[in-house]
Amino acid sequence: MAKPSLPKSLKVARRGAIAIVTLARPEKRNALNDATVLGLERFFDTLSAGVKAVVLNAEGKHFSAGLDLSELKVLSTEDGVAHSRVWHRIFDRIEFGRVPVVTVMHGAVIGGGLELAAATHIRVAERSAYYALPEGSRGIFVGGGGSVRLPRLIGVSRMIDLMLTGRTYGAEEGQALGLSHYLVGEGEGLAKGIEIAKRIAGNSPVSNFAIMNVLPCIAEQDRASGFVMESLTAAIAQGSGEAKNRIKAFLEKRAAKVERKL
Ligand code: 1HE
Repeated sequence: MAKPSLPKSLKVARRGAIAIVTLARPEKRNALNDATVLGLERFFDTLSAGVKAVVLNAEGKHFSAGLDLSELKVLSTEDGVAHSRVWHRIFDRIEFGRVPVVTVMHGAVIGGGLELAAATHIRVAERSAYYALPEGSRGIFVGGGGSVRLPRLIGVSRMIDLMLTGRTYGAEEGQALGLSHYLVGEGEGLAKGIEIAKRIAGNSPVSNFAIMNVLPCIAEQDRASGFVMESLTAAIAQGSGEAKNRIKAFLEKRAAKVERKL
């Protein structure tokens, strides 16, 4: 497939089965303008079949200052709804897409930047990372799916606190609350993100699909529907050729054990 034309604010690199997409507008602290968000959609829509996992990271001192406020000031109310719906479409495309996405965060992870990170599957934070939702003080509201995704991560009460008071959470607080899954030293995030992405890329695609797309649906269903959907998904996964080969490999002592390495 031909390389998609992406805006200057995005850079792409490939490492085997991993694609790395980098927010590259550090002079504006990676503020998310329309070109960048639409570029992310194009990037995910045109991923080649050989890509099994994506790492999202950012250049400069900050992951993202959130929505590009210079673009917002010209929007009418109707435009505002349409704009927010575009973010919803694109972030949903990432969350329920074909490949898992590992985000590496550092510095400011603010507003729409946090909404973007929350739409991805694994989050690695460097120690400089800090989180904020300053929408209250800017006279706006989250519009990139934050009010749907973030309460599921940290609870509605904490999100109310973030939005009403403009407080920040540091990297360690974010780790304790579930905003990140991994906390690493400064400058170590990308290597960790790639290591995790490689591990994910080695899974069966059927299992990865079920984990990304089915598990979140089950978690929001009533128990009875959840159990039925789980049993169907389990049966489909274990009936796949990948499962048969992988289980055979384990039983023949050709596959890795699950050991805790300290
Ligand atoms: C921006 C933006 C932006 C920086 N939109 N241009 N987000 C916010 O309320 C966060 C606003 N930004 C900041 O608080 C600070 O910029 C930072 C703490 C992230 C970084 O500070 P610093 O001192 O390193 O950089 P700076 O000098 O403030 O900014 C550098 C340039 O980036 C400057 O432009 P310049 O032309 O004067 O060089 C800034 O104007 C520009 N810049 N952040 C536009 N956000 C889907 S709804 C989601 C709703 C939200 O995301 S609300 C959160 C908005």
